[in-house]
Amino acid sequence: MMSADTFILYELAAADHDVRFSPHCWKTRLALAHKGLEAKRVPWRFTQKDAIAFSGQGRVPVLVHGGTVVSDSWRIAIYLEEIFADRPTLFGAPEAKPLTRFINSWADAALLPALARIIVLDVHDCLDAEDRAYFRRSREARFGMPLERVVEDQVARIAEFRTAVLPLRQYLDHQTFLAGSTPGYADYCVFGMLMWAHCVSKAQLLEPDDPVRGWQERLFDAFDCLARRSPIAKQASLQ
Ligand SMILES: N[C@@H](CCC(=O)N[C@@H](CS)C(=O)NCC(=O)O)C(=O)O
Repeated sequence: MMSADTFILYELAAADHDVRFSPHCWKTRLALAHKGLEAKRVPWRFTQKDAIAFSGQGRVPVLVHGGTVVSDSWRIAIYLEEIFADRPTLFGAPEAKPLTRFINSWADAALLPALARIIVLDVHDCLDAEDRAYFRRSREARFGMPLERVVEDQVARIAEFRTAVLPLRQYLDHQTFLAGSTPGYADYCVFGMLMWAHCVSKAQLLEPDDPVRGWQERLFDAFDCLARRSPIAKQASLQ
């Protein structure tokens, strides 16, 4: 592992600072692990825009590597692949990069909204008071309704999510990882979404025999159980 002070990663944190639940930050965390790199992980809250103003925008992840600042999880993945080309590749062959970008877009555009309609209130509940107010205001404006109404019909929302992951289910029925026999950035793009839910919510997103679950377990185990060992919000623990 490279020394911890070489990289600084700003990550979204819950009221409990140890709970880092952002799907995009998870993509970056796994990309760093894939490259065998370690970062000093700085907890960040939605309302701490000033703390990342140096990056020229207001979202995390933000990675600082020496004098270089990179924001946006996709741009960070490209940066790590270029700068650490001699380390395990995130994409496989160069021509797999655009396909991985499609997977990233699919995860962001199809999975993230489907999950948000299940867990948005759980996300709200794990935040500290100041972030809660910001989150409720900004997300209720986005959904055009109270958060409680967004998640009202959990059964229907979970059924919709299960339909949304059909392409994954079909593919993973005969494939170990999205990227092939070993995990790659395509896997982290999708797994990051599931980590988001795992960290904040009790919702049972997948049937016990869903092949997506087997794949999720393999990724929980990756990098010395990095994801499995990661703290989750109290409200997310199953009794
Ligand atoms: N396309 C960006 C999205 C980053 C993003 O939306 N991050 C969220 C946390 S998951 C954020 O910082 N939101 C700030 C806000 O909503 O004010 C990426 O892939 O990194």
